[in-house]
Amino acid sequence: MPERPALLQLGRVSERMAERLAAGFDVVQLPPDHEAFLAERGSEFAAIATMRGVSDDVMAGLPNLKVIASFGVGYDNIDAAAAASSGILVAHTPDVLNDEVADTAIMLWLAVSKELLPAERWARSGAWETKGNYPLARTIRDRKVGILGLGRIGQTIAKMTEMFGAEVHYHSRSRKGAPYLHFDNLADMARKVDVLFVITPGGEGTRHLVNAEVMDALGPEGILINVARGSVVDEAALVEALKDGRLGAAGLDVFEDEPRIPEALKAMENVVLLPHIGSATVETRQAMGDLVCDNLDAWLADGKVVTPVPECLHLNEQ
Ligand code: NAP
Ligand code: 8YV
Repeated sequence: MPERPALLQLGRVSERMAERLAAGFDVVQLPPDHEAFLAERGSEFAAIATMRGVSDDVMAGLPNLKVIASFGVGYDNIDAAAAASSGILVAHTPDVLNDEVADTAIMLWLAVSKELLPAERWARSGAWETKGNYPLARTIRDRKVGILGLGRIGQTIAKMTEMFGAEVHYHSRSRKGAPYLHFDNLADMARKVDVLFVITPGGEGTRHLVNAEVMDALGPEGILINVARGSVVDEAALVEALKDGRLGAAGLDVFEDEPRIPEALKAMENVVLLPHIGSATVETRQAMGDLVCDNLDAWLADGKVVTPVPECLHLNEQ
């Protein structure tokens, strides 16, 4: 391997990341029209730093690729199983964003339940003066909370809800060593809880786990908070459930076809919509960028990364 391997950069990185990447690699930005570029230069690259996943055609155009360092904990936009079977190590950025994403989930719950945005509009528009007090909202105290996906972020959300007196339930394929009630069946859990937090990975394995049956089980007073991936919730079914009043309200940071959001959702008063900002603070994005660079520096040093995705664990142990 050359002393300074060539690294392909996908997406825009911070200045801090750019400096660190340039210290160890010859960095080249993937051009928008990449087909001809990959045909000509694809064999040069041993490493990728990506802010937006890696498409199958890009991976196929890099025959000497050895490592992918991805910005973000979710990696549904990288075929990690295919990468692993070609001996390519994939690294992501777990843990450093747990608190930030959990904060966002709690913020959505508070905003939905206490009707923050309509109440703010009431104050701002002068309706308080002309119409009187804003109608009463619902408390977030002593609620039954359901967590779909009790992983790193799910556990952080669960702990935060305990501060509000929540009784926590969860659904995941395996039981966790957590002091909460596990449900084998998601709809059964949805029937029991006041609010459902969705925080699984995206991809085919979790596609439309939250379907019409689950929304009906949550019910007319129920609240759905999705900070996972848009694909986990059947968005068309969500629109119908909210329209019909079969589901009470929703707080959404992620959507099926980002950055597009269905007009029907935008028009609803009982939803809070965010543009996928779960981890989006200066501090947390810096920590994620640092971990991308730590992974690449570790790979340069001894061919291993700090935080491999589960599909690549065995490659990191050799
Ligand atoms: P994690 O630690 O791997 O936790 C994922 C959890 O989901 C695990 O408890 C897992 O348990 C469960 N799960 C997986 N597949 C499931 C299925 N089919 N049915 C039920 N449960 C399932 O991941 P994390 O670090 O908490 O991150 C979770 C996800 O959050 C990321 O993958 C990403 O998509 C999303 N995220 C979003 C933002 C944002 O900005 N909105 C930011 C960061 C992360 P079992 O394996 O036992 O089922
Ligand atoms: C980021 C995320 O928005 O970590 C994830 O899985 O969804 C977010 O933290 C994204 O990865 C960066 O664009």
